Amino acid sequence: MLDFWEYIKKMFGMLHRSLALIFLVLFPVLGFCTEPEPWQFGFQDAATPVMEKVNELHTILLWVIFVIAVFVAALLLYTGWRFHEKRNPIPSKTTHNTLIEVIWTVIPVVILIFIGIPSLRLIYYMDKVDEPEITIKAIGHQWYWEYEYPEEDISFDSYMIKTADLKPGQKRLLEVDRPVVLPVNTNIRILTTSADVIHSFGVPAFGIKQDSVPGRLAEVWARITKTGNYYGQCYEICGMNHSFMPIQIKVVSREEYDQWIKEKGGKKAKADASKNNPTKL
Ligand SMILES: [Cu+2]
Repeated sequence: MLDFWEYIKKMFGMLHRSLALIFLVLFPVLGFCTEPEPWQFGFQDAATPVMEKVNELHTILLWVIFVIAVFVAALLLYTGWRFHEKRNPIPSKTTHNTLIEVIWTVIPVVILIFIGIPSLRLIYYMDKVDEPEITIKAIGHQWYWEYEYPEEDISFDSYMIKTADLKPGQKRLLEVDRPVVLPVNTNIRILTTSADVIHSFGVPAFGIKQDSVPGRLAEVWARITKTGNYYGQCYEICGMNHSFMPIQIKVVSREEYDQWIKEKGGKKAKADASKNNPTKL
């Protein structure tokens, strides 16, 4: 069963890649993109295994939709031509045909099962990470994000940089004053909730989009495979400044991350300091 799905994925992937290549020639997109690009075609590049799997499922679905749409359009055109009053002056009065009714029920059921199996597998895969190494918590506010690193006892607010204050190279409506810093190739558990209304924490390159509901704690996860800046937004209309509470995530090496935690005065850093200088704390 496993091999069968791998085979299907590979087949669709191959078809998709050859078409994508044609589009790439027509719409050149430069390199790996972790933010919205001008003339972007398709998704942002996957930076986590979750997003890679989302892309795979999306490719399969696109082909399923394509084949169905072509089949239905062809059938419609043929029917219109074949049964035009000129070619078919005396219409048939048939109202039932058991065989064809069974066929048009069974085939869609088979298609739905074909779609349902990889889809459910992906939902469970996205749900939880087996061994989280770091936990962060994103709390939505009207209209900014607050981040907590509970293991390190760190928390800070993160506001969008206003257009007038942007420095060259900074992205309008995406850049924030204090980005989240996370290490590369690490299992990260992301908890999200809200302090007021419903917000939604989403980062396209990670394949994450999760409602932040006041009074509830939701969980998503990411294992980011490339360093760099990643951007996301609040995906739930949460009031006047809904569009102005972006998410910026800076993904760095493990060493840089440890350094950043130290500078922020994380628990581990405090523990180290007390070891070296027990009288000071
Ligand atoms: Cu919001």
